[in-house]
Amino acid sequence: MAGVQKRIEAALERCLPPADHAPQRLHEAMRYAVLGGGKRVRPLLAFAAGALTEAPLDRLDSVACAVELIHAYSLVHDDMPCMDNDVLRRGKPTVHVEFDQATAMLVGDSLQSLAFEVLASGRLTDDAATQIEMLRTVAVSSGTRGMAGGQAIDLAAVGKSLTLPELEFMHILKTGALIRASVILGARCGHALEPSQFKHLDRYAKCVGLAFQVVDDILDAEAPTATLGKTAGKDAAEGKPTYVSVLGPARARELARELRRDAHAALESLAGAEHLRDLADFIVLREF
Ligand code: GRG
Repeated sequence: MAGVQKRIEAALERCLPPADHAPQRLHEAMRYAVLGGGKRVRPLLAFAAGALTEAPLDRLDSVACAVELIHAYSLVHDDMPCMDNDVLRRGKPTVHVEFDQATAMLVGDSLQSLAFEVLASGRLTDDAATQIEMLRTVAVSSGTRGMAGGQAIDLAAVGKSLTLPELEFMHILKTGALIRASVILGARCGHALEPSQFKHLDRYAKCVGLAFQVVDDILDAEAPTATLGKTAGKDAAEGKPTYVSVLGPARARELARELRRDAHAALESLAGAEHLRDLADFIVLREF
């Protein structure tokens, strides 16, 4: 993981505009938002899925950068006063605190555009139609049928109670869709999978996407701010429905373990899935 993380860091560094190019302040803030922090889970998943299909590393660099740029944009906007109103992210002041709100808005907008620029700038697969489909996957997973839609449901749910299916629907969109896209895109950079293999991979992606959120809810309730690098305990303080509030901590932990088992089971018939298996472990056993 450390080797891939180093590679991703270098690829992100290359694709971001230099801080001394105009508009300097915006470019500086984009680099602040993206570089030197974060677990890089989505890029790691893209690389691990790419190993299944012997995907060329330079293609995986592009896909990994694109999903991380979309993720970084979502964090910048999510932290703004009009949404989650947070001052700490990845152990540093949030972008609107370090810079200002208008800059934070433009950082998010520009990171999202840059993600699509990266995806459209080089060959990601041998087949042009598949490349268009990959761009579409990222667009759908980050739009109203994905991350932004999930965020809208999340904002509307503050102070209300949700049923388990409603909570699951929200998180499949808000967090799960981009995680699923990261896995699918990584695999698409290499040779084609058989439809049944693709189905298993997609099942894995759905399980880890949901597991990621269940664990995120547990950590928000149980881990300290210093470990998380973001303000802990916010979900309960703001009356947000979470897996911990809906299921209780013990059942939420059990659900994370079940999803890890399901993710492992989905990989059983896939050769070369060791890294994906390890990442399911990392996602569920992580402490930050
Ligand atoms: C603003 C359109 C828009 C969407 C925001 C993803 C999101 C939607 C908000 C982030 C808030 C949040 C805490 C969501 C829960 C899961 C999550 C995405 C956690 C942060 O992701 P990590 O743990 O962060 O991968 P790092 O910093 O490691 O990259």
